Amino acid sequence: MNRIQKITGLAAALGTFLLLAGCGAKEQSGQETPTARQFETEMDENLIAVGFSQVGAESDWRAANTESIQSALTPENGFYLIYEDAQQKQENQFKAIRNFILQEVDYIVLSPIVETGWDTVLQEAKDAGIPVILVDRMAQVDEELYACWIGADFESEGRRAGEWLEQYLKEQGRADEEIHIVTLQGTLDSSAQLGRTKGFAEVMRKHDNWDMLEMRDADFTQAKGQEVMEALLQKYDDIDVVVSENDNMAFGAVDAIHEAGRSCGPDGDITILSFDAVNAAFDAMLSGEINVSFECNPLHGPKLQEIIHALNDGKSVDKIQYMEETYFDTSMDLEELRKTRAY
Ligand code: GYE
Repeated sequence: MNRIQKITGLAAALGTFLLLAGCGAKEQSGQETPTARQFETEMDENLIAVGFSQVGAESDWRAANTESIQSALTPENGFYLIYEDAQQKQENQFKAIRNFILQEVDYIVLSPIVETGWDTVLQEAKDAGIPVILVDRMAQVDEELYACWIGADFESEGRRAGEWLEQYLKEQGRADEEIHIVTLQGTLDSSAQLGRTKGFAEVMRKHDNWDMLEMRDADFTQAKGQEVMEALLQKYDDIDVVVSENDNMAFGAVDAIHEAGRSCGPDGDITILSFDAVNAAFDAMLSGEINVSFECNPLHGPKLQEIIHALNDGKSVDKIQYMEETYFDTSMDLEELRKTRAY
């Protein structure tokens, strides 16, 4: 069985199953079934087969990231993409990578949920001669085990958040006040959590009057953000600032704050700093619920497409590639700015 047969074998089996199950049959819907269309493209040996192991679907940022990669690695652009959602579990990513190796894909794209634990499986990919491209989060492994990494400078995002707070408190005449802070952390040991926590801590060290009451893991989800914020509000009655390591946890925190009868945002009594700057964060800023969101650009698709084509042509690529980023706060013309935003 050759490589494409192995890859298509699975999809064909799935297609048969769907047809037997009566799903998506041409005669019933009057439209061509996705499985039939897939089958045609699968037969094209010229396509570059890419296995993509995504972290999950935990946030708006993640949805935009998946969309960007899926819409770049299309058959029209020369790719056959196998997408696997790991549902926030590293074991699922291990399984996906091992399946990609068995399927003899040309490239593996991995967004590692956490930074550690990748040596063995990435060595297996290397031994199979399959280049691995890391996207979004980093893996702490020997450089030889991946072709390159694209993502954000999380540490500088965290530093920018600290500097923003410094400036904001100064403008409010609160620079010397005791400031009580809590942090909703993203998935522990993920690059976004490690970098944002570290960058913010660097600025914090310069301010003896900033007191970090507690940092708690809320796994980057809105539900966890709400749950953890509820607990923190019960434990502390003097929270001045919430640093939420992504927008979805901030949305959950806003709900918890309102439920507790407290207020937040520029006119409220709790200042909220967030990360990602997804569309819904613009809504939350425009409605005065959160103060600022530090952009993290999820649109990796076009760059990834370029990188794979370059590697495929035998060209070398930069090992580390950062995305450009800025931030948005309620002092800006957010209505105008959001018109330029794609996620
Ligand atoms: O900030 C968060 C997501 O790794 C940059 O993961 C990513 C983070 C992003 O769940 O919303």
